[in-house]
Amino acid sequence: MKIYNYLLNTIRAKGAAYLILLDPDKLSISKIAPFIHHCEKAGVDGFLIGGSLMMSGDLNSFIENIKIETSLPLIIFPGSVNQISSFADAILFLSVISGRNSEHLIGKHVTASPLIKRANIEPISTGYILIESGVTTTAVYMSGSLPIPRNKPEIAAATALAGEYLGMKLIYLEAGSGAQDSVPDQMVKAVSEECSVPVIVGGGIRTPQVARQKVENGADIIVTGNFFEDENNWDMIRDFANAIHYKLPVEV
Ligand code: 1GP
Repeated sequence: MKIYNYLLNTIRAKGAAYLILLDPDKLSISKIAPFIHHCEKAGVDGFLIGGSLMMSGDLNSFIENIKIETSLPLIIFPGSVNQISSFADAILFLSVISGRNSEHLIGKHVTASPLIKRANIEPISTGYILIESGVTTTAVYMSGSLPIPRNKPEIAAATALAGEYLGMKLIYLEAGSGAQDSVPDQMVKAVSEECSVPVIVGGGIRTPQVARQKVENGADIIVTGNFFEDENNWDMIRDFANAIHYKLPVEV
């Protein structure tokens, strides 16, 4: 519960938490150290690590290299059961509760559980809800399931509540990495009003203003990924952190 409690405490203290997604296929080894230091200085609260495919990256050495650079939590955001590493601190134990594909509701979990136990990392049970976002995202395609239509906040809210009643500790509203449209504010609001567990919002968030809007509508954790694959954007990490940490004085 160490990492989960860290997230709860961060949300309590800062208003919301900010996690950056690191994809081993997209962040080269030479850029790990400068990027991680940038993030630390800018006030990022931790890292999600994973990718839908992992075409080239070696997850173990990727995480090991990050761990050398930071003491912030490293949380695996698995795209498949191969993405388990004892160098991480925790893993989002995802169930795609927006879908009806049993493999992603319980099947993969049976295979992954003994591996997670052996890796001795903290599993954080997470209800993963895919939201329609203008294009077919990798997450939707790979999960073989339908996303929730973006104009149906009530379906998302009921789905999230079911996840909470099943014992999930986090709800993740996912528009998909690189999504054209982020999760609609109205949907974030409906879900966060219905649930009492923290709500993560990710996918297609490309400006601090949009991140702030999600937080104002009830998001507890914001995730960005793609936007910082372009080094020219690194100076904006602090702007995102400031927008998300609404309870803290703005840092420059
Ligand atoms: C996490 O998928 C995100 O849920 C990251 O999305 O790459 O679009 O920021 P972006």
